[in-house]
Amino acid sequence: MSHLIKIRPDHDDLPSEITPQGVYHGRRELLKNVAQGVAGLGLAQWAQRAAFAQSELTPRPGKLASLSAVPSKVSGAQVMEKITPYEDITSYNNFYEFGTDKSDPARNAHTLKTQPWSIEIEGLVKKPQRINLEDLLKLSTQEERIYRMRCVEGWSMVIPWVGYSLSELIKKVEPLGSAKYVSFISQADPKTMPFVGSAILGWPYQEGLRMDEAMHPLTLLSFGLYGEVLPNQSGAPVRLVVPWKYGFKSAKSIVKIKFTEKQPDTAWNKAAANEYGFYSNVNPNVDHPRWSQATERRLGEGGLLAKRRKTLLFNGYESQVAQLYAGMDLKQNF
Ligand SMILES: Nc1nc2c(c(=O)[nH]1)N[C@H]1C(S)=C(S)[C@@H](COP(=O)(O)O)O[C@H]1N2
Ligand SMILES: [Mo]
Repeated sequence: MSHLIKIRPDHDDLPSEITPQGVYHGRRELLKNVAQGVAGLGLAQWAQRAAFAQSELTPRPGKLASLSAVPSKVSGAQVMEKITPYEDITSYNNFYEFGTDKSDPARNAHTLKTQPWSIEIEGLVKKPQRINLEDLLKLSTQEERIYRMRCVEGWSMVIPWVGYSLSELIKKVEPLGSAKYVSFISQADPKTMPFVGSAILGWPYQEGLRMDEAMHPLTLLSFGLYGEVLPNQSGAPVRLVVPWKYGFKSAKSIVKIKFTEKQPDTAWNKAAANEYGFYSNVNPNVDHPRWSQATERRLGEGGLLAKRRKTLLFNGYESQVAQLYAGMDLKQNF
């Protein structure tokens, strides 16, 4: 997103390509094979894999839970949405610490130092602690979760993430009853992140969720995508993925998680409160002040005559998350 840099969201028209699930059987078999016998991956191997993440297909550390395309309903029929190609997922990014152009993170993020890495957990928890990446990786079984993602700017992707529910980590640190919100604070190192300190945003990048949103099983702590460790531009070595909210809620390269009683500040809300609310649920009925949110274009699908896709309420996860907002006015709480 880039409210100060780019005034309009993208309006390229690309096709709504939909493919039946059968197309993915080949890939599922491939990944099953790759996934066998790789539980309990040590840090050394992980480091090795991180180093080769962009050039080599590496198995993810954990069992393959489910690999299928994202189901969607079009004209009443159940269809499967195509997984976005790896090249598109990793070359068209928002990661303002490395520049505001979509191609900047892929070009610049190689300077990010992802080892050693740890997350400081503080605030209203019984067990505040600093947890290093190795322990974090072992905390729970990693699974592949294919999620539809949508940026507030109007583009979307379908991404096979690797990770486990954030709730696993939250349970481990035992939040106090007074903890109502969780914030996620990204790394902000001007030595390795060239745009930290620039006037675009306040640093460090910060996002937040209400406790029940953070505990929702869909909310993923992610370490990889496409069966490989996260490439730096995607938020290595650990990021959040919240598929029913606009992309900016999914903080990258997290170094701190804080539990609070009051609703925390978020980077984009501080930068432009009228444009980016705290909830930021994907909602085609609530326009961004400067553009419509009714449709989106799916990255990786070319073609000039194609229609934009209709954006779905809660990004298509309505049946799983709508109850979190029962009784709330989602136009007021945008
Ligand atoms: N630290 C940090 N996290 C961030 C951002 C950022 O600039 N810095 N951009 C956000 C936005 S606007 C989006 S759309 C997603 C993009 O994630 P992706 O590059 O994996 O698609 O990351 C989010 N997380
Ligand atoms: Mo975004």
